[in-house]
Amino acid sequence: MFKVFDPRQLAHAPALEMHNGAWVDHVDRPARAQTVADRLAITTQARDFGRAPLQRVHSAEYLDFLEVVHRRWSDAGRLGDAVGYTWPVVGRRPLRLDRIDALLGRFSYDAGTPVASGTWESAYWAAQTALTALAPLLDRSTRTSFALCRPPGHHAGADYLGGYCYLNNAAIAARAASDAGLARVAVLDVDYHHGNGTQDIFYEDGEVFFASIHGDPVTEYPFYWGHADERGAGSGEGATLNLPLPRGTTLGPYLDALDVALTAISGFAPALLVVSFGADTYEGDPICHFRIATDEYAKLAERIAGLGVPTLVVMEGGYAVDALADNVSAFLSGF
Ligand code: OKP
Ligand code: ZN
Repeated sequence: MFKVFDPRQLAHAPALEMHNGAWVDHVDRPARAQTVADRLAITTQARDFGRAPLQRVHSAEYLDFLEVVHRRWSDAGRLGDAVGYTWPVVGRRPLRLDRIDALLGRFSYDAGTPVASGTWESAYWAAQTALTALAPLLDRSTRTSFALCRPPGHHAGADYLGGYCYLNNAAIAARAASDAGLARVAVLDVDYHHGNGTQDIFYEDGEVFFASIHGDPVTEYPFYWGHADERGAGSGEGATLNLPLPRGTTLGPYLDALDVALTAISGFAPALLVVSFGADTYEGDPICHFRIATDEYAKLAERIAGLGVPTLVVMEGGYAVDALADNVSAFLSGF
């Protein structure tokens, strides 16, 4: 298996996030990526594919915003990380406001995703990590590749950040693969949280199939997406599949849902599978509520590998830092 990690992803170190009405220590600590990189002894760093593949997924004005927002926040005399506190109600007219707070509201959707001094650097290299891991799949020199990305990406949409995510690493890789000529690409999202950004990006796109297994958004973040009746639209109608599961879900029912997702993906006959992998389905995760045990991750991966499709695994969440390296290496061992 080809594996990529880039240490520039450690520059992102947000201090606090809003959680249940209080500012608490942010759970996306740099140590999350470091512990996995150490365990897997990854030595391949990211190549720089530039901004063009990012712009195939994200709007230019969003990328411009993300690149400068922390500097502008500091220039405005603010201390610490940039974070919004006012969000436009969906459907407000597109005013071209330039006030830093207005921009933060316009390009984000929650208060859990501050922009810190190192955020742009890390998000940029996370996207390049995904693209670097994709390359040997495109030239067929590997069948399986792992991108150790941080910050995660699957909550980031074309023009918004949220859910600890800034650039959608999995979507950028999936789009780059279809741009490279692969007719059909599937994204399977097995993070605990629904991948709303990825879903939004490909919602009306019939060339990219999106399937997600996640905590039911009736009770789980991100609430407004991931319900079973969201099935895509336009030429993407039927190319989105949502399989929400209740809190407390254990391996058996999880595998049943995985089989439903894999059957649908198999019917789509993709040339490439991108797996958005979060180890936050782990029974010991501090912010999530499924009950997958460490050794069970290999079983999940074996089922996915059974598709027989070249696969790019992209790291998303997983917040039990002490168990994260075990969980990720158990998952990768299943391939
Ligand atoms: C990112 B990924 C509110 C906390 C909101 C956001 C979770 C983002 C998870 N109490 N938490 O999907 O692992
Ligand atoms: Zn998650």
